[in-house]
Amino acid sequence: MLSTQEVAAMLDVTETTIKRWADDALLACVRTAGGHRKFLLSDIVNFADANGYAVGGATPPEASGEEAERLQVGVLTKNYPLVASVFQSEALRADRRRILQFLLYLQKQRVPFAVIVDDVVRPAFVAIGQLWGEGGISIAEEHAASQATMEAMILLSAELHHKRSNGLTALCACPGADLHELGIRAIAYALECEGWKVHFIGGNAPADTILERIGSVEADLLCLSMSGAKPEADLGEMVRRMVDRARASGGKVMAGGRHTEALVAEGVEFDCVAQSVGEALRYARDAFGLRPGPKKRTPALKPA
Ligand code: B12
Repeated sequence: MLSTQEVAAMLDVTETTIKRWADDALLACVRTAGGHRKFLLSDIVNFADANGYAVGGATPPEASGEEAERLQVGVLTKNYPLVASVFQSEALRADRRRILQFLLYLQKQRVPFAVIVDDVVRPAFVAIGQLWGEGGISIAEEHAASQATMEAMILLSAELHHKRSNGLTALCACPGADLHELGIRAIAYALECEGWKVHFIGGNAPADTILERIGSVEADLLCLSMSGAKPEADLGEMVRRMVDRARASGGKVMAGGRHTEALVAEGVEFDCVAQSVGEALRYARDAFGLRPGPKKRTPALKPA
């Protein structure tokens, strides 16, 4: 059963409007013992269809009945912790085609890619990491879940809407022996959607290779992810050289991941430290003047 607040979010009207419709018997509802109004999802979908409201009634992927219902409610009410909990079960099934179907469903429901990664995939994997830490799942299960999700995300990236080229170039890498690649991959795909040309090096690349690539690509933005479990003792020095090399060709440097803070404390200076796709996109838009909408014109000089 849905609350007044959830139904209001689904139909994009105020809670007062929902209460009025319920009290005028325009929208079916039941009262709890405490007097609260509660609504059935099917009644809301029928009401929306009959009255011209869009609630995106697309069929959720082939989850079990109860999971499909939780997913649909979570998406329609923008309750992303709920969506993440359903995604966690799906990721643990480790079937890349089903995971892709799940992600495509979110995309069709107009959940932005940044929200899919930051508010669904990431919290699901934090929970999966905890389960693994407590011995609730095996290493093999954790590997299978992350591998299948990675593959599904690669397939999803081809389905995302890409803006026209903005003429800018980014280089994305995880320095050192870091295998945690999902985060930086998501940053790379999000930038591509914004029209960036992205060179993706990914995880576990030797520092010299990354340095050589920074020199040859001369990227406008270098994105570094420091998410490795046991960072090398010389990670700070390695990253400092990468930052210097990128700046030498006029590039900016954005960093993210678990160990960024430690590097900042060591004195490594980044142009931006961000911990989500959403923050990364905001920085990239602001720093490179990519905000949508008409730009202010400079007034023409009046003749003297
Ligand atoms: C999946 C996973 C793996 C996979 C990685 C697969 C892959 N190809 O990516 C595998 C199985 C390989 C793996 C291995 C290991 N892992 Co691991 N892993 C995870 C897990 C469960 C999920 C990580 C993930 O993909 N999350 C999903 C993505 C989308 O989120 P994210 O990485 O956090 O990225 C977001 C932000 O951090 C940020 N961000 C990240 N990078 C960047 C970069 C920029 C520029 C910006 C702007 C933002 C940004 O934005 C992203 C999107 O929101 C985490 C648990 C956790 N709490 O994170 C453990 C975890 C990170 N792993 C851990 C450990 C210990 C290991 C191993 C040592 C295990 C082992 N004994 O073998 C190895 C180390 C391997 C190595 N050399 O790096 C620990 C690390 C603990 C620590 N103190 O740092 C964690 C936290 C698990 C735990 N609970 O203990 N792991």
